[in-house]
Parts: sequence; C-alpha cells; structure tokens
Amino acid sequence: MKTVKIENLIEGLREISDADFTCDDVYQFLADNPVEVDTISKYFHWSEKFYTRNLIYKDARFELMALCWDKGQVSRIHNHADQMCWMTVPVGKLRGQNFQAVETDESKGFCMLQEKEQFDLSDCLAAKVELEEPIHQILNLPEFNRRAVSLHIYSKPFDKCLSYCRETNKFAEVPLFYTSIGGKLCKNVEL
Ligand code: CSS
Ligand code: FE2
Repeated sequence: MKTVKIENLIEGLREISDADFTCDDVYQFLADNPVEVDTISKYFHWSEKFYTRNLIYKDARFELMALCWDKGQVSRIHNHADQMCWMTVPVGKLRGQNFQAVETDESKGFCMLQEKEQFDLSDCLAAKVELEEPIHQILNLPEFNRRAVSLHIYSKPFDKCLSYCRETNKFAEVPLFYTSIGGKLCKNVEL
C-alpha cells in the first residue's frame, strides 16, 4: 500500500477547490491516500478517561484531527452539527454504529433513537458520515483488544454538537474540546 506523509495529505486537501470539496470527492481522496502512521505519531496522546482529540490542521474550510482510542473507549452518541465528515482508521480497528431519530420533540430535548447499520473501519479504510443519517457512535470494542487511532476531517470545523442519551431519550448540545494542538497538550488538560 502506497502511503503519504500527513503534510502531503494536508497539502492535497488544501488544493481541492471549494466546488470539489464534496462528500464524494474528499472521500475518494482519503481512500486514495492512506497516511503514513510515523508522520502522525507525534500527535498521539492517550488518556484512561476518554478518547483524545488532537488537532493536526485547521483553516476556515476544514479541520483535521487524530483521535486516540484506548482499549474499550467509546464516543458519545452524537451528530456532527450539520457538517461534512470523513474518517479513516490508520491504527487498530473501530466499530461505527449509526442511529436514526424515530421521534423528536425539540422543545423537550426528547429524541428516541433506533439502531441502524454498523460498520467496521481499519487499515486506512475511509468512511463518510452521511448527512441524511448523521447520528452515530464510534466504539473501540474491548474484543478488538488494542488501541486505535482515527483521522477525522470536518468541514466546516465545529466545536459543539448534539449528544444523545439512550437511557433517558434526551439530547443536548455539548461543547467539544481539543486535547492537543499541533502535538502540544492544551492548557488545563489532564490525561
Ligand atoms: N465526532 C467525534 C468523534 S466520533 S466520529 C469527535 O469529534 O469527537
Ligand atoms: Fe463523530
């Protein structure tokens, strides 16, 4: 498998015109350009508490980050604030679980979810979060038995999203934080 350095991946993304910066074209670009893990390892940070969000590059159009998932760590059930999203998994393996909102009452913060399809990602396979079905959860299942790293591209960048609770059928906006920026831990972050 021919791999590319992260600098070249970023350069390639920057060169895509606004008109071509679409779900399909960026997906194809990511699928065609698996990243060389050595060139992203300086962004890796691990926490026992939660998966970490490590910003590699950001401009007005997109942000690129490496998320580090210790064994058994899972994301919240969430959406992507109506933004386009792509991900690949260069290290380990992750399970994706999509959900559909079957009943929503925004005024009460109520949303009942139904499980939809699952997908597994590994070996730099690329995936896109479909805007029509944007609610999902990412899981590094204990049975995968290893750490995982995923690369995420969001366009436009977003720093809050909706988070859903299956026990209470409630949803709410939550802020998103970076663990590190450019490889350096952010202030106030305790791993
Ligand atoms: N969207 C989550 C990761 S799971 S796709 C996040 O940005 O933290
Ligand atoms: Fe997500």
